[in-house]
Amino acid sequence: SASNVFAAVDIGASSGRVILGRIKDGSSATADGSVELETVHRFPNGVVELPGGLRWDFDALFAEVLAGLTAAGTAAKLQDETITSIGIDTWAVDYGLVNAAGELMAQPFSYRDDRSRAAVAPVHRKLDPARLYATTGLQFLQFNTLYQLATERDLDGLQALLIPDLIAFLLTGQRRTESTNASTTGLFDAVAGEWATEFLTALGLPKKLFPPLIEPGETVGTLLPEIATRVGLPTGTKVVAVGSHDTASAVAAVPAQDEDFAYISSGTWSLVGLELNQPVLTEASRAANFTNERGVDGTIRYLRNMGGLWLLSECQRTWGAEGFTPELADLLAAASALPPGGPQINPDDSAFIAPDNMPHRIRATVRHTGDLLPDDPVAITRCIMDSLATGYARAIADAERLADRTVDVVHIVGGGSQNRLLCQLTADTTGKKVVAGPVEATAVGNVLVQARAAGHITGGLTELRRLVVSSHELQTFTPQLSRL
Ligand code: LFR
Repeated sequence: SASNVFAAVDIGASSGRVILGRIKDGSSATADGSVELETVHRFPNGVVELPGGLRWDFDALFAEVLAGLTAAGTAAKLQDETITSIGIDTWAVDYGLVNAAGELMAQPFSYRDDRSRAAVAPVHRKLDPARLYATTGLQFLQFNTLYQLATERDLDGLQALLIPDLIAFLLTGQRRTESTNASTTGLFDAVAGEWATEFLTALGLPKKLFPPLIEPGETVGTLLPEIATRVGLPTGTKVVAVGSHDTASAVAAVPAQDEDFAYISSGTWSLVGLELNQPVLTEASRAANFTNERGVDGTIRYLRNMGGLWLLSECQRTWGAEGFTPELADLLAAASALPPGGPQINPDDSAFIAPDNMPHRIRATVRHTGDLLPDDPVAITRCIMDSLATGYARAIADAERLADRTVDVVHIVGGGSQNRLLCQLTADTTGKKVVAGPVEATAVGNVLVQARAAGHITGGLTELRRLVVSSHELQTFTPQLSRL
């Protein structure tokens, strides 16, 4: 039976999925190989208000992962296939605390919980933000792991496992920290590619708080016997580290074939930037709020973490509770018909991090800046799209300046790549060609890194990306001068 089949567990802030990825002819340099995805399980996700704050219902998520792996095994068996390995990616920054016996102490906090805000000043008294940036290159966000950890009372004897690492641990019994996600903790040295242990010490955190690092492509372990039995997969089935930070996997699957591209991973958040070989750790870069996250193959994801489609999905949730439930497509079509030049917001305003009553909070910040926004879902939708497109253009121009590069194409991947209004507005605001797709870049990147680890593909990111180009229909948007 063929062994070119891989399971990708891909969980975002609003939904998760387990996908089977099949690689065809990946190793041949001449033939056009392909990567095909089959979604075998989908489930919702979201923050939950629990005693003590906003958390993730991790127990429920892990049950969905097991259900998804069971479905993956069944789907593979139907085709007489064996799953070679499993890869896991989720959002970044958040962690679960596990004791020596391997028990999860509590459901992990969500980065949307406000508790870490008060920890920022005390952390910065111990570690100057300029010094933090010079080593980690990480954009300041109040929910970066180091601020969250500063709110913990007693970490003695505990380990912090980032969410994908926590899932991998429960599947294999092996504790590792995957490096692309480690780079979002604020405790990782962007140049050395190692833990910045001096920062752990300075913050009074245990030296072994995080398990040892592992690189994408390395094997975490094999399924624990009881897990294998439960999901109906062979005990030898491997869990392989991928770009476990969802953005790292998404960027690995950007269908670019030359160097001169910018990317936007557009989903709950918008991650806008460039792929570099070296971090940019200058004060100008810090002032511009650019981050140097680690990518697959030791690349640097030089990007600005901006607000994203969370702004719209939260509005839809509020409108839904008020009995107004338009289809997204209808809302966007009506918003497209509105004239340009309407009011805008700053999508990065920290006022938008928390859930609930988003339309009200959007209208309130617009009023601060002097413009009036009608109390109308279509106008609010248009305002969000204009604001995102303006922010995308600014981030790309800033990245070009700070990294001394020029790009001629902007790739949009993720959910936003299906939003034609957003893609067109981005072409208009940047004045550059926009190539949209694939929508499921994160899962594709997850599968490609596994397939390379198994020897089904050889080469670097350019070779992996060639398979994305040959397997996906991409949409191109060109700037329309009349809209400017
Ligand atoms: C996107 C993402 C971003 C990260 C945010 C919070 O899903 O992973 O890269 O900043 O979620 O973890």
